[in-house]
Formats: sequence, structure tokens, C-alpha cells
Amino acid sequence: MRLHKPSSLFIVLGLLLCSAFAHADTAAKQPHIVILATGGTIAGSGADSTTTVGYTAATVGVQRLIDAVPELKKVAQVSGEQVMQIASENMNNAAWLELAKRVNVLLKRADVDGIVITHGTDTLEETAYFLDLVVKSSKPVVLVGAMRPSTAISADGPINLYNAVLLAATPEANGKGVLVVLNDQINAARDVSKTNTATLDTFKSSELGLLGYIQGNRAYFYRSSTRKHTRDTEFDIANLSVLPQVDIVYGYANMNRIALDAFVNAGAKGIIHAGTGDGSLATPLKTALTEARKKGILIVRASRVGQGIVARNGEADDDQLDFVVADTLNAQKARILLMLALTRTADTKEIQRMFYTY
Ligand code: DAS
Repeated sequence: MRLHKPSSLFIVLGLLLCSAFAHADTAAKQPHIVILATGGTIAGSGADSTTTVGYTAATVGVQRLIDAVPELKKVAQVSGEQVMQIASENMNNAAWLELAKRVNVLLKRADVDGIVITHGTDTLEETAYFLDLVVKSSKPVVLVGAMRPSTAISADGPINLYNAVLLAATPEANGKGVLVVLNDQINAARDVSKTNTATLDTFKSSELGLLGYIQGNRAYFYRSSTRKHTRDTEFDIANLSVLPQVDIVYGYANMNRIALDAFVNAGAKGIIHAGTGDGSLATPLKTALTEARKKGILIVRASRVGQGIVARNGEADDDQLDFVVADTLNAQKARILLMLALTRTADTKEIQRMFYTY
């Protein structure tokens, strides 16, 4: 029986099939990371390549963000969802609840190994901390943004997105809480803040420090948070459609009670006082906050300073006034924790425990 020399067509088909199986096998082995897009500069576009401020945020869709970084395929099998398309100064409680519920549904799926959330930088630290307190999983959740629009020279979005997906696909990122990646640095949701209006290295955890770096296609961790988060949280938003109104009053020289009274009259259930120094209370504010507390409004003493502990019974007699102190949380993050605390209790001793726990 003469064996026919296989035609070149069969050889090519055979090679293609082998390559397809190899690719399928690789894809099957790679973690599946879902990218949830919310808008921001990372999805922004500017008039020309030198426009790094004064551009339009939230214009580029999630698939275009993914297609702009073909290298993502080297580290993960990626799928995308456009959850919203907003500049993050417009982020709000309803959007947080929608996003958090979607995250928890996706992370329950066995075929989802992690989530990356593309987000504007203005409120990125707040969304990250909110998720840190309500995500019910140990799988990685990584928030990422950019300080330059996708159209700018040396745009930072593509490398930040690549680093975020790489981190979400890294087993060591499991159980670390919600993470924030920009500028090759890994920060914890609880401690990170935007510290510069425009520079690429704006996200810092200052005195409490970053968790690690992304370098040479690898994530390196050197620390982890000592506070509870994600899988250990006591907060549950699954059945919540609204969050209690909590507002922030900023302290400064020549302070008055006008803003506080307006928030109280508008029905606030909690007030964060971002005081001078160690959460100091100017006399008019101490009077007004005491009156508000007597109406059942929860009062948290925070600081405008940005670093350090607001100590209980330091600048005010918190025991006597029945106030809570924010520990090292800045005012915008204290607001988030107080909102969630008020979904469970109005007891100040219990709420103070939560501020020392998360
Ligand atoms: N407006 C800013 C925001 O969406 C742009 C950005 O820095 O992402 O947060």
C-alpha cells in the first residue's frame, strides 16, 4: 500500500490545529480576570497628545481599553464589562452599591479568578475602601486609574492596566484586601490617597506605606494590612438599596456652624468633623456637634491633617460627648465606614470598635 506524502495543506492544517490546541490550553490555564470599567481619565481623551489636563474623562469603552493592551493576553484571559461611564467626581452611593453587588456576584463564580476596576482617580481611594469593606471574597480586586488620558504622549493608562491585570492574576494577591495599582506601586485600599492633583506618582499611603511593587512582569509584596477587610467583613450590602446620609464638615480658622446646621437640617444621620490638628473642635462647632449628638446624629472626630491618629479623649472629652474618633482614617474614608456602621448599629461603643477594626 503506497503511503501518500501528506500534502503541504495537511501539514499546515495540522500545525494550525496544534497551535489552536496549545493556545486553548494556555488560555484554559490562565486566570480569568474580569475588567469592570467605570470611566475616568484612564478612559479619557484629550484634544492633542500634549493635553494632560483639561481633557474629557470617561469617553473610551472597556473593549477599546482592553484592545489597546494586547499584552494582557500574556498574563490572563480577560473579559470586560462597562458598569458605568463617569468622571469619578460624580461617583455616588448608588453607583457604589451597584458596583459592589456586581463584584460579589462575579467573585462567587468558579470561572472568575479576580477583578480589575478601571476608575477615575478623584474618588478612586473611596471606591476602593468601600469595596474593601463589602467584598465577600479573598479573590483579588484591583482598582486602577490613570493621570494622563489615553491620547497623551506617555499615557500611563495602558501600563497601569497591564500591571493591574497582572496583579489580579497573581496568587499572592489573594487575601490582601482591595488593592490600588498606579505608577508600578501596590497600595492598600484603606491607607492610600490621591496626594497630588496631576503627577503620575500621586497615589501614596504616606507614613503607613505601600504594600509592594510591580516590576519586570512580577508583583512583589513586602507588607500586608493589619486591619480587617473583604472576607472578614461584618458589613453586608446584598439587600441594601440606599446608604445612610453622612456628611463632612471641614475645620479651619474662623470656623462657624452654618454648614453643620445645614447638614443636620437636611437629615444627616452622621457627621464627620475633619478638624484642625488632632481633630480639634472650635467652640462654635463643639456646641453645634453636641446639639447634633443629642438629636441622635453620630459624630466622628477626624482630622484634616492627613497623617496620624485622632486619639480618643485627646482634643475633646469623647466619652462625655459620646463621640467616635476616626483613628487614622481620613475624613472621606471615615464617612464610608460610618455609613456602613450605621447600617448595623447606632451604638457609639460598637461603632468605635469598628473604627479600630477596619
Ligand atoms: N475627573 C477625574 C476622575 O474621573 C479624572 C481622573 O483623574 O480620572 O476621577
